[in-house]
Amino acid sequence: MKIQNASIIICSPGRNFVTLKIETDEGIHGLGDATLNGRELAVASYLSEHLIPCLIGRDPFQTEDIWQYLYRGAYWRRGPVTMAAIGAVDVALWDIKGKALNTPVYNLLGGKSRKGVLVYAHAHGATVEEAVDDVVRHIDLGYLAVRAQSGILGLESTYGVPKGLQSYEPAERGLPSESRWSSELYLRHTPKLFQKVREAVGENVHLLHDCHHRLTPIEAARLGKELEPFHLFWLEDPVPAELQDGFKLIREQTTTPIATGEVFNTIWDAHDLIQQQWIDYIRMSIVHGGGFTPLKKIADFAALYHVRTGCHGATDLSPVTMAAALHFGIAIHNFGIQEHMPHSAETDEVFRHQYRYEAGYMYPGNAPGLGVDIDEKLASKYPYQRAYLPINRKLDGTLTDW
Ligand code: CS2
Ligand code: MG
Repeated sequence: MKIQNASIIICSPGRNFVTLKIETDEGIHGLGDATLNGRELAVASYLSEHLIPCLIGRDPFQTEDIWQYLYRGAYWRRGPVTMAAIGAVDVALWDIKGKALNTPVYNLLGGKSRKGVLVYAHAHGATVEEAVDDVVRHIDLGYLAVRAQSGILGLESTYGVPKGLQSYEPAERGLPSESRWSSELYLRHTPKLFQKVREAVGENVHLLHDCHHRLTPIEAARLGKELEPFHLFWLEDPVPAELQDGFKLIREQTTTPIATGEVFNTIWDAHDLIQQQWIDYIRMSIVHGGGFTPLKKIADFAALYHVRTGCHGATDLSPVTMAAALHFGIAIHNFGIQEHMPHSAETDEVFRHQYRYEAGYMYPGNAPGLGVDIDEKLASKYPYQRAYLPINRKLDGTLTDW
């Protein structure tokens, strides 16, 4: 079997997606997600200008050699654009491999290790009361794990809470919007949120929270300690992760479990965090982490240090990545939890998939390969429109992390 052609489908059914389609000389094709929220065309260009020419004529079964060729052969290594492009190629090749062998990808990763993939939902509200109600609503939908985010008195907007009634989609068309932030207001507010949530739902549901990279290590240590009575499943992205040692200080101060990694793209972003056990969950996604080939190795490395997976699964990762995450999550031993932000109806129409949600778990389905495909004709009805993630500033105007 040889790779005969590769094409890139850029569409926007509710939000922008970049999809790589690799076709073989035996009529089998595979899909890879190449979406990088706010930088979509950079990845599309990296694929079309630099990777696709090197793929034609190769044996799609050679996933390891092709991955090494694309990673080491570029000379310039790592980074979100490069690794999303390599990840799209890798996932498409595993899709082809599964189809050619007439088996779901999870069987190529060790087979099923569990009946289903535990997922967590996103609950939010402009106020604590609304957030509590939304947590309850998701529990009523059967979720066993729910992330809670709420608006903060004194701040016009905050991460994770949509403006108005629409679902939360942080990327906005046009130039970046600007928001204002106060860590002090957030630190005073968040323990009160989880006090109310726990009072409403009790102990039998996993609660999660995303700081979204906005604190300093000592602030995150303070928050972790104050959240201990509420037994969070995890506190996510407490601080920006360029300084891996910053997590050491947090770890020394609190038993609240820590998760990070959705912005990581190689093991080197997380090596010390894992080896020093400064985190409990690694959030790298298959699209941004470079594909199944590296993610399996990273999961095995993490398993040595009691670190479990908690793959990123926001709506800006396409259904191709959700499918890949579920094949990965049902197979690997040190699976922790999978994020589940349901895509829009238009997205699900364009990306027809076998995976499904039921009573707190998701299931990848048993179709050969990933069990997802793209309706290119329908996709063409949703043209790309440039969109940006917001910019965040402190109350005094200092630019800070969004
Ligand atoms: C968030 C993401 O899902 C999460 O945990 O951190 O929604 C993140 O904000 C987006 O993926 C950014 O594109
Ligand atoms: Mg996050």
